[in-house]
Amino acid sequence: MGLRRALYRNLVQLQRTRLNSPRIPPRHNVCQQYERAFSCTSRTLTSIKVGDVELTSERYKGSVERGDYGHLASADVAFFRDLLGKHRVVTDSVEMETHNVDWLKMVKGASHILLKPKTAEQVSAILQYCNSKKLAVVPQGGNTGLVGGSVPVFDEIILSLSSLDRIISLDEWSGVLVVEGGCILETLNTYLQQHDLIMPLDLGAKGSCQIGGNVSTNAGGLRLLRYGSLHSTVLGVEAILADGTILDCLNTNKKDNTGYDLKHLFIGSEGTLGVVTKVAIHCPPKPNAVNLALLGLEDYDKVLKLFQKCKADLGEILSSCEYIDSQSMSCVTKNLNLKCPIGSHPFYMLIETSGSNGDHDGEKLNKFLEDVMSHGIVNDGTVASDSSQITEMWGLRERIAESLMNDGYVYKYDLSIPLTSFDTLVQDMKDHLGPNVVRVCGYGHLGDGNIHLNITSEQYDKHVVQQIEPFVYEWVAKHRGSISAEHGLGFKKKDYISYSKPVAAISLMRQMKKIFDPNNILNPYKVLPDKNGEGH
Ligand code: FAD
Ligand code: 2HG
Ligand code: ZN
Repeated sequence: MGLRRALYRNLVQLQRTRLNSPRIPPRHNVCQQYERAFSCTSRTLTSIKVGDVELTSERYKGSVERGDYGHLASADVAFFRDLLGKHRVVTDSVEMETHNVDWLKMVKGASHILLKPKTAEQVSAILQYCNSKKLAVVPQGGNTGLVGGSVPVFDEIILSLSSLDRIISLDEWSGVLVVEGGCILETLNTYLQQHDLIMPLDLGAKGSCQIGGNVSTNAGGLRLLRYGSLHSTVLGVEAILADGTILDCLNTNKKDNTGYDLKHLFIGSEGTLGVVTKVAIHCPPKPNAVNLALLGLEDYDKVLKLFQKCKADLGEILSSCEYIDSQSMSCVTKNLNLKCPIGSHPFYMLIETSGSNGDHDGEKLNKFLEDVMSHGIVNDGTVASDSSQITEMWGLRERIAESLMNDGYVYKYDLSIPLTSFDTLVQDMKDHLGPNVVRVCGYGHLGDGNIHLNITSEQYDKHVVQQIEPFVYEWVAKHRGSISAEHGLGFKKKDYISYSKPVAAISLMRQMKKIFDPNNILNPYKVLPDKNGEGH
């Protein structure tokens, strides 16, 4: 008891303490942690201006051609104004600009119109009309996607889901939440906390991304280790098909084996099979106790040992296990002027526990930390002691994506590869590229076998792309990994699908697309390669 009190005093005095001696991890209320607000699109990125972004149709000239679609006419605009009211039909080029460009400022379309329906029936009427006129449409949620899926490639109509933002129902007994597709993830989480529940997913873009966008990309994020993917937590969806059909698969039962489970087709199909207007999702209870440790490690072997050990020792209270290499850490600290609370190390791990009993979890984490220190796996680290420290510490991980953009141009690779290969891939890529780039770094969801390999250069350089690709895809295919673990294929990765999927699977996908969207009006140029793209 004496030791415990002394340690708490130290924590108060020092704000944060190094783990160079065994200590009892501090405890705090989980709701404080999940109240951290980070709206990724509210941050302005200094390096690239929207106007400077090259049009996708120019940058990728030769590899993508406009389909045989109708061109927007004044009669179409009049139809949409009549349907939605004039304030929900945006044609002003300044307002359109941010919707034509993605968050990364890498792809840019030239749409002339943005529609903001308020109801599923309006979405249905829009699609029915567009289908009859063969007008192409791109569904857009929070526009935080990282593969160029959420913006037009040419002049597709942008269908914003932002106004479908109603919370429809919450069954507090079962934890099933039913909401409209445009609800912002963080808003839902804040709402649920008032009912002692949380969303089963969490990601750095939470302040801007929408649940419909999350479902359509099958977003992974920081809690997947604990709560599984959206294929397990989403119970039902309402989706509008390309011809305007309202498909009500809004099941709210945990079990439902009546025929083919069609909702799964909308999870991860990136707006190419239907527009998600409602989602039913199973939400876990809000944990009573959360701890977050940031640990420094000297070699990759120790990273693997630490992961094994935290799975074994922390078991059911382990809720997140994230990996940061030294280049990623120096990027987020230097480019965003953040402070890392521990010394410099080749590798870092963020380990979060969430549970129902603070004493139990604190003791468990404390024992685990003592153990990994006495085995020489870890010799430096800190445990956050209050909500602001926790927010800051998560910021070191969540804001890496943002910090990379300050280097100039970012080449992103979101890969599933064997755990043993995370650092080998980064080193191989470094050797392969030599001094032609600013940075090669790796970070991500170690607990899920998902690394984010990022390479930066001062500006977009086609020669750098040619050096990276197909090298990286061949590397991943050789290890039977996935060339897109959680971000999807969108526009930027579609031509590489065959590195992760066989010809027969791609052919079935094409047939499915034909059934759902025979005129190919829904998010064309995305997910599936254009012509004979099965081989590479
Ligand atoms: P958008 O970007 O608007 O759209 C993404 C795709 O879904 C597009 O193809 C679009 O056409 C389609 N779409 C959107 N809404 C609908 C709808 N209602 N119906 C049909 N199709 C629709 N992703 C992860 O998986 N894990 C992470 O940890 C993660 N962290 C991120 C951190 C940052 C800082 C940023 C910027 C992004 C991150 N992402 C992450 C990527 C992105 O946030 C997710 O893909 C998110 O799910 C996209 O949601 P959105 O509402 O912004 O969708
Ligand atoms: C994350 O986990 C996101 O932070 C972004 O998925 C990954 O920037 C990336 O490559
Ligand atoms: Zn991620």
